[in-house]
Amino acid sequence: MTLDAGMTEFAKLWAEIAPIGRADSGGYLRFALTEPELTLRDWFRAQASARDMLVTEDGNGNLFAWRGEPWAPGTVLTGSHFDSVPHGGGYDGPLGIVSAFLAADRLEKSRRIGIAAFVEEEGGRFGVPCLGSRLLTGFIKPDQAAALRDRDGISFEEALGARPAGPEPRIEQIAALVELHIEQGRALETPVGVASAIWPHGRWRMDFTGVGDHAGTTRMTDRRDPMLTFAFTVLAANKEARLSGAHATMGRVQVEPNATNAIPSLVRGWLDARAADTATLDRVVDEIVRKSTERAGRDGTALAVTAESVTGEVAFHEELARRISSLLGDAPILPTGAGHDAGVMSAHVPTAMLFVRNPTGVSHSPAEHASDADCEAGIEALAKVLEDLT
Ligand code: HGY
Ligand code: MN
Ligand code: MN
Ligand code: MN
Repeated sequence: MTLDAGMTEFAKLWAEIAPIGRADSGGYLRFALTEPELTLRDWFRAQASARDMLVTEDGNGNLFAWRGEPWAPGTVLTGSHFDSVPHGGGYDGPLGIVSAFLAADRLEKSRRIGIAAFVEEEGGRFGVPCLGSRLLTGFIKPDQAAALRDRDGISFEEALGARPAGPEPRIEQIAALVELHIEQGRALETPVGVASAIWPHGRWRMDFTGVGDHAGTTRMTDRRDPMLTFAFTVLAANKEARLSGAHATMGRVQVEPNATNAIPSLVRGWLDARAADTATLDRVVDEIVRKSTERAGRDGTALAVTAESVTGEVAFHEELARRISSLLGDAPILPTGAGHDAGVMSAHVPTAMLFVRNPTGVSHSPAEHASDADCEAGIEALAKVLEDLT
């Protein structure tokens, strides 16, 4: 990767991290505490030390760089996450961290800021989204997290290893958190926007069990095929969401046995459902589960549903959002359907999010993109906000 002199600071840093964890698909495989994400952590430490910023970890895998004492009263925190969904885009997460370092460059050194790289925001390795910020805020306890295992059976605790635990986090002393993030919907027309809320959303594990059997010899009337009930559920989820203006997706499907010529005994999938308000979300999920359970009865299969990491609506600090919007020349204030560490932190710290325009809105995909000009606008906006808040 040649870094020619004409490149902007942003383009230079972006070029440094772009190859890290990139797959042939052009998407990223940056799972928490795996080699690519550990390389990004090394990059983070180098950026911090180049700026004489002190680096600490909190023992739960969250990484921080500080101007001034770690967790000092009045410090404003910014940053985001390095981890990605499988073959996700390069901006979701890292843009907030790169922008934080470049915004810090535009502030006097006396401004007390912290830059965070939260661990396992996507839940792509251990299955619990925003695991790092949920540990930092005490929403999840270390022993609960320690037992989480990835698909290779490695526990979160083993993945953490003997990480150096720095000073005890003091989030009650943090004056505010501002997370900059690429926008992931299609609503932002200007280079920068401000978050008003995060939709209520959650993940429901759905286990469809039936009777494994021979695909060739078993008569259709004798089958108890969980794939059939699963397929019905995919259609039911799509229909319920469309009827209610909600968003529902069946993903991360596991089939056992996963063979061409065997009727599976188990199909496991996760329902990701989100809606603008909790009542709608509850109604949509209840309806999907009710219809699928009914269908299981007809198919002779069984359905077990386990709610995981359900998050109520996050309404960001309204006065802070308005203040930031007017500071940024009346930047639009808009909700998002995506979960963020900022959403978790907002229950404990006055929190705001800045969105950088994503022309296509496509995210969690190699096609995710933001223009350098809009990223520069995001850095400028973040610097203004951090200066105003410190
Ligand atoms: O899934 C989400 O909403 C976020 O990208 N973690
Ligand atoms: Mn994401
Ligand atoms: Mn993200
Ligand atoms: Mn996030």
